[in-house]
Amino acid sequence: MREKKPEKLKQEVRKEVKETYEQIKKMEIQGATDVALEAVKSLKKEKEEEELEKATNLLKQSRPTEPMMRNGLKYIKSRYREGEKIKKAVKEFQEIVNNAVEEIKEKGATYLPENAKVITHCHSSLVEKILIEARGRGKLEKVIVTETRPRYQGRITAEELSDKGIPVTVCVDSARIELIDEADISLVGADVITSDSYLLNKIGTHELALTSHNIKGKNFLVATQLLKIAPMTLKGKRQEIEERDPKEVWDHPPKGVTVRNPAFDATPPRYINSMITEHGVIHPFNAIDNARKRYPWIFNQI
Ligand code: RUB
Repeated sequence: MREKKPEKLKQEVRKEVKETYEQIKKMEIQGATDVALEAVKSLKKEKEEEELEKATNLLKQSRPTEPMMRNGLKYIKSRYREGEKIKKAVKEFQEIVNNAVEEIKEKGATYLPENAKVITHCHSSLVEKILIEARGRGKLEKVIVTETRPRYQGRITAEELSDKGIPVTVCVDSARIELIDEADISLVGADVITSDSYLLNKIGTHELALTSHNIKGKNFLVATQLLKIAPMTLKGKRQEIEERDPKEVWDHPPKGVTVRNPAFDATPPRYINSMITEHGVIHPFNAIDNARKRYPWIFNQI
């Protein structure tokens, strides 16, 4: 089916799907894992193929740089075509994600050094889970988090870690080159892993990787499910980087001033020491092979 425009599709889908689309678009639901889980959950009531097509077409247009959501929607469609009930397929996907998250939390907390001092960026549920687990094991000393302009997701991380009794320092994004000296390692989440092992994550990640790895000689680690592979990149198609409303940066700029608001950037694998995944702590070049073994359905046509 050809992709219709969201405005048209919104009138043709169930209330739950439309509301979830809006919440993801406005970032009331944020972070790749929650975006994927909530998008898939909103399909629970779908019963037949045409409804499912329209709903998945709308949801995947909510944020273009979210392959884990697209992979989740693809999983539901392919299980439906195999004869499974949608409600059951949704439960299966939730289990796949939850198992991966538990494994990453466990492996990540084990991998962190003793008395770890960690710098992070934005808000990643995976990073947060690893840090809370490490603190519980008495391994985490403190966290530094950059505020993450323009939407300040770093404050979500700061608040949630602080609620768990973890000492947290927040600084503006541009202060990290100074404050990184107080950290042993950098740890961030992921939105996309491409076929050539680039990491797409919140804007500012590339610069943190460059500073950590090349300037300060500190390990740069990525916590990611292999469900974030973008299979289209294997065919040479580019993964689009979402460009959000410039008003998030400056609501009333002077006339003649152009404001840009890219939401993500692309970090080359040469700055990434390791990826903490459900298949273990791996080199970024091994991400695709590991994803093929664990989730072969991601690579199937549908
Ligand atoms: C969030 C972000 C997170 C990843 C991973 O960006 O870049 O690092 O999505 O999150 P945004 P998780 O706020 O624009 O959604 O580890 O929860 O999957």
